[in-house]
Amino acid sequence: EEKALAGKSLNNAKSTINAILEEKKVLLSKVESNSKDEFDFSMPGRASSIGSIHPITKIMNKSIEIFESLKFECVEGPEVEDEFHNFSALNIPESHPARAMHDTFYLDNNFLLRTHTSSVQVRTMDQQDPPIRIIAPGKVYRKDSDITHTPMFHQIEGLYIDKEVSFSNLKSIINIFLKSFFEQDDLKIRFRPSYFPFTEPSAEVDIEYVDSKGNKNWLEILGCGMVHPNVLDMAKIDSSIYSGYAFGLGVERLAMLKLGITDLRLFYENDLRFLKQFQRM
Ligand code: 2NM
Repeated sequence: EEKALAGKSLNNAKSTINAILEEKKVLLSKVESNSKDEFDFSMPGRASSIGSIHPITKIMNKSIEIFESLKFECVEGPEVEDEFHNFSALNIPESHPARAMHDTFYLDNNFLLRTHTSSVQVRTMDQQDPPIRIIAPGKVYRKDSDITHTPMFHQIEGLYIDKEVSFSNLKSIINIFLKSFFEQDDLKIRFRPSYFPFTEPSAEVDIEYVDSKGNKNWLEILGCGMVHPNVLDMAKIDSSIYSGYAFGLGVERLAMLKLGITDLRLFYENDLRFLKQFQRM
């Protein structure tokens, strides 16, 4: 019964559309024969512009590609984390300033937005026995907002755990990555002693950067170190048998240096005049 009714209204619609098309056809044929310049049928249609991959994503993909060629496996994890995976398991004490409300976005029930992707590495160490050789790329969140900080940014953290992993191994992999990323074989790289709760010893890595006036400066590019025995033991990896190195780098920082951008906020304003410059990168 319903089919008959539906068929009838479909037929009505069909004849209405046909009538409109017929009317237009007649109108267009008149326009065509009367004045050719008024209606140019050969005119091309409006071009629709195609989107492109965001420069940050491209820099991220390029970095991941290099680490994959060095036999690191890419892993992902949740952006909403708990205090254990984001802080406690990384040997970050209850009293550490990074845990404070003004640095970390807290959600209900002890959940938070991860402040680094080390939490992904904690999850991997919990699930997998060594050797572990991974990178964890992704978005991280901190209550920071000025010319050089956005509340959301991207990190790639690396981790290698096996028997007899040394600081020399760490230096070597960082050197290979940075020279490959900046496509510069004679890139000057400096390891400077530093402190992180999750590594011991720890270092920050600077690269030499020549500015537009030809002045040389050292610029901090990443943090790294040997995984702290407490972190290994908490993940039930025997620190008397295994050792590991870890590193963390900021993708926006890499992108700014590589692309010569001085204001971080440009990446997140979605101004097409900015973004289109990287379409073919
Ligand atoms: C950094 C600096 C140094 C790091 C440590 C770990 C883990 F989970 F293995 F303990 N992941 N990443 C690390 C070490 C991160 O970022 C500046």
